[in-house]
Amino acid sequence: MSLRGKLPLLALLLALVFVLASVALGAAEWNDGSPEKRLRECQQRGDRHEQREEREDCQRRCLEDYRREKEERGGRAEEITPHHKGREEEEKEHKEQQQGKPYVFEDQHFTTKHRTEHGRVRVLQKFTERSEILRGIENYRVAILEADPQTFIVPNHRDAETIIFIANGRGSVSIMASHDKRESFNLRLGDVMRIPAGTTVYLINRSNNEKLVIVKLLQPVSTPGHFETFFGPGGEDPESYYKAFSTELLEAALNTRKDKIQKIFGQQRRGVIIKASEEQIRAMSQHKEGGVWPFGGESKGPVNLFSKRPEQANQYGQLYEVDPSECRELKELDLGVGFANITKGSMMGPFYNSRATKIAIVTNGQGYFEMACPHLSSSEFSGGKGSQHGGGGLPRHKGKTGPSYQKVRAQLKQGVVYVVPAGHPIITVASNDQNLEIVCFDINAKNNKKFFLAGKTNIMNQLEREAKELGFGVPAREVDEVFKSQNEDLFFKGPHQHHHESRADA
Ligand SMILES: *[C@@H]1O[C@H](CO)[C@@H](O)[C@H](O)[C@H]1NC(C)=O
Ligand SMILES: CC(=O)N[C@H]1CO[C@H](CO)[C@@H](O)[C@@H]1O
Ligand SMILES: [Cu+2]
Repeated sequence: MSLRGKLPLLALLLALVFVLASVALGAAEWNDGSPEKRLRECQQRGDRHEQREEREDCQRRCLEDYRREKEERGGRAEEITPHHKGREEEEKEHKEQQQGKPYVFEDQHFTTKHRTEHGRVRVLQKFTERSEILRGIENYRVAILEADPQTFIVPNHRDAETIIFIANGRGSVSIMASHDKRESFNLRLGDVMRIPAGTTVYLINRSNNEKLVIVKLLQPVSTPGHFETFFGPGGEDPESYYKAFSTELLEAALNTRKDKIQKIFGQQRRGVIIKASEEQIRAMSQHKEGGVWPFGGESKGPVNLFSKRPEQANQYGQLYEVDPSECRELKELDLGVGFANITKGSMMGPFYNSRATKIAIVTNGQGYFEMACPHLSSSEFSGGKGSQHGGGGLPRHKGKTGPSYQKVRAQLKQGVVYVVPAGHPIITVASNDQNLEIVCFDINAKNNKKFFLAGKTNIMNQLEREAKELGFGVPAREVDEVFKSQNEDLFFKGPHQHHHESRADA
């Protein structure tokens, strides 16, 4: 049999192994697998008409990944060409990429900052690189660390405040809290922890089979919107900052001979994320677990979002939150952290945040969101293009005097990052086959309030009768009929499936 003939069989086998392995590990994987595997998975996607665009988009991205990663590893990517695309198709694709702009970020908006065979750290582009609309969060950056089981992340410090959220797996973090104190904590799913700027920290994974995934929000303290990582231990790769100094200065400072100094800074070439032995991992894993609710106290360790009663919960979803009033570490940074678990087939919102701008990262599942944005249709930001909204909404009236709202809509899947500015109403919908799980960092969280626009406690119900009649121009009874029909809050049964919605459920 030719190689070509064997490929489908091989692919099938690999797919089977993959499925079995996933079941065995019981673990959701995070963008896992080699570029080859991802490419194969793309190519195997079904042939249903409505999935075609998605599949092609996926294939194209996987191909790019494949080529890039192959080159990074020093290999040559074999030529794999997707089927030839017509001009129309390409234009359509381009339009799709613009979907959700400037609020939505996908794989291609990340840069891989560190990579070894055992993991990688990816950093999202600066928000203002995308659009001036995001100027308010210019000084925040998002990074995602993924490390294989049994790995060690070399000690480093950063010129940025960092909040970490454990999205998958189990880790252990050690921080040099001061010159005479090292604190170590075990980390598990749902833990939130602050790593103060300039603090030297190292990490290990301590799960047997799961990838460690850490989502980070960074707030640079030196150059706005820009941070650097400094490695002390290291050598060739990562390069140690000691190596920037002249040998005679180090000889004098360390009171040690040159050859010894050169030896210790000449060995490490394995990169930032490296394999450790089982004994090494075990020795570094004997730490206390993070704090449980109620938080506070003097501990600088992690707090676990899930150890607290959810802020909102019903059969359609749960929202867990830690706000600045509950945690000193977050208060100092004026940040909140939340986690929404939207049940499959359900939705969250509409609601808006009074002061906080949300940076959300999808950690699991699929779905989509819609958000009302007045900026995109205002001449200040769009060069006077005027409103241009997608169909399917409520009918609109020409010649109005107020703002016009653009519907920002985008598909969500694991790894997508999106920004919800303060005051912007949003609805998030989970697909019909998986819960949609989202971690959120709230900037300006102090005194932030969530205002519900539907549900039992929605703010329209608080309007006076006259205000309802004047505001809507219909009898108050009709307004009440609309706003008093929903008995849940925040999480609701999702929309009936029809036409374009069906893609989110594919
Ligand atoms: C989300 O909810 C589902 C049940 O609806 C649960 O199985 C899952 O563990 C939850 N996710 C997290 C991260 O808690
Ligand atoms: C994957 C992995 O997790 N590797 C190690 C992580 O730490 C635990 C222990 O503590 C080890 O048993 C794992 O082998
Ligand atoms: Cu806007």
